[in-house]
Amino acid sequence: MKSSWLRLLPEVEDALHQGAPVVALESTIISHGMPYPQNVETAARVEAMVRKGGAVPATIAIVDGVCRIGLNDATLEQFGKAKGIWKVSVRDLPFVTSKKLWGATTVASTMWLAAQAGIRTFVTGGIGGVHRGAEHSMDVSADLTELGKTNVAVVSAGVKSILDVGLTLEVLETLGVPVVAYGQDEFPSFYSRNSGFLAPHRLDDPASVAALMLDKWKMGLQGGILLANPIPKNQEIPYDVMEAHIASALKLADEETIKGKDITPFLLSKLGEITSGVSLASNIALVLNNAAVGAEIAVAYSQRAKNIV
Ligand code: PSU
Ligand code: MN
Repeated sequence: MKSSWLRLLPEVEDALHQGAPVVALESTIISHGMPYPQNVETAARVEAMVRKGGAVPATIAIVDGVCRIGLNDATLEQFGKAKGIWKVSVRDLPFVTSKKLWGATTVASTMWLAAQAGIRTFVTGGIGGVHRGAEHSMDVSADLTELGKTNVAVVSAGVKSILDVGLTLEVLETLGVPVVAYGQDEFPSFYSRNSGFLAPHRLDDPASVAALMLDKWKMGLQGGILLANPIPKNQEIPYDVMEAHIASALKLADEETIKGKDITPFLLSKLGEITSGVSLASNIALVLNNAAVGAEIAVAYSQRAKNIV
């Protein structure tokens, strides 16, 4: 694809031409979601996991104002190390491109860019959603808006309980987004396998998820799909334990009047400090687990999509 603002890594472009499986990956999790050097190590391990599953990884980010679909290892390293990289949601895209800046893409902007490139499967850790206290702050992540309109399946470990899980599920329903728990009935909450909320749908294998994706888009139902893949049992942090830590982190955010796009990175880093790194280890484990499942789904989807034509 030749375009001044969008550039695909040749390996990704070739795979897409052949209808081979490709998995999109976001970059905010690298620049704002985890500390260096674990962020860069994790990004490389996630890409390796996707390859092991038979798909081509495409980490999405903005380099010198160009939206890149697929990054090489040296650029990944720069993203993990550099300070002051923009956290780019959809609203920020034209600002960052026109100013030729570097930007890390959130779930929302990664979804949109993945769709422009023709990628239908995207792996992340957790999505943004309705923040606690949103009735006053109106802080509702653009990730939800994008899920309502862009045709990409997002593999996540659910939404973290730094958010209001119940309200997030309500908004997803309003937006017409299928929310599917993978292999269990309950909607998981990122660090924990439970959340206290049942997921509206449950599927147990990649072929079923691929079938749902194909049907949704074949029918002309625009928008994404949220797959909530629970963290592996041996890495989970019990819900009640995490709730107490989240309450402390939220209190600190309030005291330091952290607002808007800075809230999620602030809470993630505070939780890392409060749990002495245990939350970070869980975060890494769940992203790797999502990468394994995401690759299987991309493979199943590309096989089915090819059979149809
Ligand atoms: N959840 C995580 N780690 C992250 C994020 C979410 O566990 O790094 C990032 C994602 O990129 C997500 C963004 O799209 O935070 C949501 O930010 P906001 O709440 O400002 O919309
Ligand atoms: Mn927000």
